[in-house]
Amino acid sequence: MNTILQGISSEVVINSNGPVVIIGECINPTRRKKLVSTLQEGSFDYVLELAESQIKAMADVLDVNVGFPGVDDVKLLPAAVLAIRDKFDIPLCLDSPNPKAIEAALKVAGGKCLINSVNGEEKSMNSLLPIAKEYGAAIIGLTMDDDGITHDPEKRLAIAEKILKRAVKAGIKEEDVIIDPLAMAVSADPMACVVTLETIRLVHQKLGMNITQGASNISFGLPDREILNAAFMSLSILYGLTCPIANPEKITAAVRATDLIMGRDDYAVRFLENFQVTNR
Ligand code: THG
Repeated sequence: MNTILQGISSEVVINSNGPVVIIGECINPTRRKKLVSTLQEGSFDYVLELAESQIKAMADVLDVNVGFPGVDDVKLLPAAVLAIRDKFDIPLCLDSPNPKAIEAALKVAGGKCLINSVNGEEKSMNSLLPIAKEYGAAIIGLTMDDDGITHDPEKRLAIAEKILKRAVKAGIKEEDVIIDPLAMAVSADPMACVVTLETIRLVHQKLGMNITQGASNISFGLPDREILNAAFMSLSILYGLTCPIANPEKITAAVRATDLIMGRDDYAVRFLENFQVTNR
């Protein structure tokens, strides 16, 4: 299955059998004080710096999240999108819990964006699926619903199926739904990663859909996060992860290595390309 995202004239194809597409996570104020302070000053210079460094590190898509306490993201998200659009031709993943901010950003973004995110709650599906249809966007469906987060992979699969069914009913194409199996901190729950991996395996095998996840979530609260994230990334890709949201400066090498090992990188072209870029 192919999910196609578009910038202004660029196009990224996410195939459910790989190779892996990287959604750069760094435009996100979580733990980035400088991003909050520059945005508060009305400057997008740092946003653009983060966009450029992630593109250099092989990001294929950029996640854009400008949410922090007290912000009006109905104004700020579209403004950030316009600033990025002005300089870079890359598909965007619009990351906000506020459907009004998502819609405002879709109005100005052009291309074909990814909405981050819809979940299985009635309120979420009812508000966001019509917006995705209207603007021709793809969606990320988080495998949680009105009953909260389940630790049963079969139940997460059932939520993925529910979101897919409802999206298709709303007029969205099947291939424009990407599933997030929910990656959570393994420091808080020893089985967290196992549950996520099994969910990935089920969604890949039974539904053949594209799969994303916030790949650095799992290492919150632990030291040596990079090695944990890389190990989890490889296993997730083996099971069917195709478009992680991650820091490309830290994860591209592991992603390209895994694709090569899985026979998806003839003559190691993409592995070597990244090696050359990072060792320049
Ligand atoms: N699923 C979906 N969307 C998501 C997430 C998900 N969006 C947000 C988040 N999770 C993924 N994005 C981030 C962004 C930053 C960090 C983690 C996840 C992060 N930042 C560093 C830190 O906390 O130490 C700071 C910056 C750095 O060193 O790179 O970890 O799960 N659909």
